[in-house]
Amino acid sequence: MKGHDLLLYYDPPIRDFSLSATARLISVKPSQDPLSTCAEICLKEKYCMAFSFTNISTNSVSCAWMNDSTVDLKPDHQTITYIKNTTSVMLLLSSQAIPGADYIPVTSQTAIMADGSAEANFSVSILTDSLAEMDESFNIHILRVSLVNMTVEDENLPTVGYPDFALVTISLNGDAFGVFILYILNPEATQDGQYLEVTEKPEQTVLLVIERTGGSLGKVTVEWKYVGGSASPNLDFSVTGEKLVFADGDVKKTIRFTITDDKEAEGNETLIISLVNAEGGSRIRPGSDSVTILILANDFAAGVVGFSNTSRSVTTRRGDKLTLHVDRTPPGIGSVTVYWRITGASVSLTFTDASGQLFLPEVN
Ligand SMILES: [Ca+2]
Ligand SMILES: [Ca+2]
Ligand SMILES: [Ca+2]
Repeated sequence: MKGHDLLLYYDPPIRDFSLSATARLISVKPSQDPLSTCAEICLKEKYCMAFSFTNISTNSVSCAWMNDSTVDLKPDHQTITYIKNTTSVMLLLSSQAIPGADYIPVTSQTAIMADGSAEANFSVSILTDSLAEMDESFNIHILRVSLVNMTVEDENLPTVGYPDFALVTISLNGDAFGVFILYILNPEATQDGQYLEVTEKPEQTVLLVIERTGGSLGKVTVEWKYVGGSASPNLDFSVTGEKLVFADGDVKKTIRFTITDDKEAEGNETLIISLVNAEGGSRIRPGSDSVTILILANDFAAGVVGFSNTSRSVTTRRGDKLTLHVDRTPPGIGSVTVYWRITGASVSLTFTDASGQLFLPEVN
């Protein structure tokens, strides 16, 4: 079965009862699995304690939620009411790190500061678990400080100053609704799949993966888009972006786009694609949210070198010094050396230099 059974986070349903009139209506379409949509909305809403689901006919459903923990019910034969199971929801969305599961609890630890030293370190091990959780935190307190192997007057004893505690937040422990990352699907991609060099050629495509790590609870959305670089959208490549919908349980989507094989001579050009705007309780992992694709210089980017029109056929006299012009087509990436040689009858008798080379610097 795809997705989660969201009703697992509720107590067994109470049939033929609905919440009191103060409950807030949730707008839901009969076409979108209304019961699990209502369960999901209530789960995402921190203050929702219970929801009622009314199925009047196949074309008409409604649900409503309320934030009162002392749920007040009234008889209603078309309605089922679900009350949130606080324990299972707490476990899912717990903001409290659990000793033993998230970190190895240390009740006390001693650090020695050497004579004259102003620093000491404590270490606590953070465990990895597979549960989908929100950010979690715990505190570390300095309990006591004492002098080792020495006696001094009371007023000179070391004392604990403030702040005497540190707050540690475990943030990359997976989120219930998902943490998005973006990478390039190509064995030649480097930097953990965040950088790829491609050539401009027919049918050149790039495959990107948008992965939902951590939890995959509920329906969430994330947007990807072209955010910058020297390549031109719609001219050099075919994409600009879109908003993706991840259904409950969806963990991965791929996007494919084409590098346009234009005939223009171009230097290296880049395009950067990033994830933006995660919604529905999900978030984007900083540092894993963007990829850079470099389209290598193409279509004779270093230039095509040849004689200028005026130098293709020249008449001169014996004794003259002749200048011939050489052209290079744009964009003229890099400096180039041009080798030349004179061919024909009696070359060695007619010319002092029958061959040579010419240096053309990079065109700016
Ligand atoms: Ca271009
Ligand atoms: Ca191009
Ligand atoms: Ca080109």
